[in-house]
Amino acid sequence: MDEQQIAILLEAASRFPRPQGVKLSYGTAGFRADASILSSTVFRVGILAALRSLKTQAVIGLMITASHNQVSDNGVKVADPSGGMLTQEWEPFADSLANAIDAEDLVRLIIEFVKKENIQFGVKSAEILLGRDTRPSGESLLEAAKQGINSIVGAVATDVGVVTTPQLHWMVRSRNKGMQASEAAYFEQLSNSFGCLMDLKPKETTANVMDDKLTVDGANGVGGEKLEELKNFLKEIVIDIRNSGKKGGVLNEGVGADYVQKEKVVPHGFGPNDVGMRCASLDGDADRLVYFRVLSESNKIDLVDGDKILSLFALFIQEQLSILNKENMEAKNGYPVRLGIVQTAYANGASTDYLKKLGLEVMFTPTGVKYLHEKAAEYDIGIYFEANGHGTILFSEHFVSWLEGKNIEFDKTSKGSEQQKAALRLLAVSKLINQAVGDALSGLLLVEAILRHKGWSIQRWNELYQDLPSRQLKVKVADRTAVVTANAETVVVKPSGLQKVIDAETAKYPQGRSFIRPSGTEDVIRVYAEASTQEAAENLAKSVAQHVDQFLGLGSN
Ligand code: 16G
Ligand code: MG
Repeated sequence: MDEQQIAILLEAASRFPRPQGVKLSYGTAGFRADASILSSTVFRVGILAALRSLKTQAVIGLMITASHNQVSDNGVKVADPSGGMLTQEWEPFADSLANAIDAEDLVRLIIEFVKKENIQFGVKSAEILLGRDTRPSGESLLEAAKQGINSIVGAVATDVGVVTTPQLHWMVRSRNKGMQASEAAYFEQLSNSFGCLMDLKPKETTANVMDDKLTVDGANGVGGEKLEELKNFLKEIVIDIRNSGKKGGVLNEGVGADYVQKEKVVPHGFGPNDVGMRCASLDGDADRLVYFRVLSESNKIDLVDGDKILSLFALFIQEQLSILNKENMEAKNGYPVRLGIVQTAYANGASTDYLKKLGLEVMFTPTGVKYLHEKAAEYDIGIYFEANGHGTILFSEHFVSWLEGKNIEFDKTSKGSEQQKAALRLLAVSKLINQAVGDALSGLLLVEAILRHKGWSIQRWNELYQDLPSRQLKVKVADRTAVVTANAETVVVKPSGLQKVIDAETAKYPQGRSFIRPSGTEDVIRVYAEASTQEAAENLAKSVAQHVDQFLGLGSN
């Protein structure tokens, strides 16, 4: 780094002083806090994104969003060249940048890091795609990010405007693959591959037994807005969008996937007129999706969560693979496709049982998309979902090119055969479902395509298995880092002795299961319990929470 670069950084950084007494951590989903204290953090993440672009010599993404948090919060996260999350190796650098005391401290850290990583200036230019959700604070924070980027010589910020988080990740991935990365290209890819799946529907289910209409809760955020646009590209599907943010509703307030999944009640704008209808809910930045059905009594719903979306996807993919492989295997030129399912400890035990009964390989990772994504990428087809509705299906490049080759072969040998249709369906899924990150809009279209393929109602889908009753609680503790877990968060290693009492409590309940983990986004320990009845799940959660409190609670302090 030359003198001129250092001078530019010092000058720019002095315009973004860090607020006193706030300590931020990059966490599972970037930095998040009240928007009023975030400009220096976003400015600094702008610098980080520019350095990451110089290091990787590829396009990087920077997204300004706080997802399902209240509207006064905001946040920032970085997308790597693949379109996935920022590499975990750079997270400590992100933390130290965000917490640097002043401009001098910040520049010192940058100089050290640039040297350590051997980042070259002036060889190639850096480019960063900037996106934001609909939060009112987004515009000024975007400006702070631009100034951070512009303080690295040769770095260019490209503002892609208001987008969903998955759209931005998709654009970064597409740019780095040399493909069209515009919003129009995104809508086209989604609608074309959806159309392809519709064309390949089996004849016998075309006389639909399901309700054509889908009603979507847009969380008063960016997802509702984008779905309105995407709708224009879609035939064969009627979507009624509520809480699109246009009629003055507040982002995430009594609406959205997080609210619906946690509270298990109807979002605002839904009521008795919607009983029995197929409904879906997106979160504030449209990277989570859950479905639900309004029940006749009060405001209760039947929740169809991420685990059930995962199960529907797994079932469909497995069916297509078995059609495709039937003759291939017999002809001894089949492809031993490795299909893997990835869940977290929050997955309902009934979903795991169901998937295992299908003969599928189910793996577990700690909570947080980056862990699930990494694991799923080890397979030819890796399907991952968190119960909260974040997930996607990853196809290996090798498998996609094998499928493409197969399709050309079928053209010559057995055009229009069932095998060819299965190959084409899998290819369409690989284009429809976002390969960079979980995407509520592409997930929603895949659910809709599969339901139409099978001629299933939401009720039929929900009956794949019955969820075990569960309960989640949180316990405020003095220091959440005192809890250390292992085996994908299913075992408490520290404080010692705590796992033993959890085991003893769990053993009292038929089908009992319970685990605890420190939250990555709040200062609490989360408790999860499931058992054969709701009452048992509540009691188990309560007694485990009491033990956590005894071991680590705030007590009389
Ligand atoms: C973040 C994670 C989400 C996880 C949640 C857990 C990403 C993009 N998001 O929102 O995957 O389920 O944190 O929150 O990784 P918790 O640690 O507070 O329970
Ligand atoms: Mg989100």
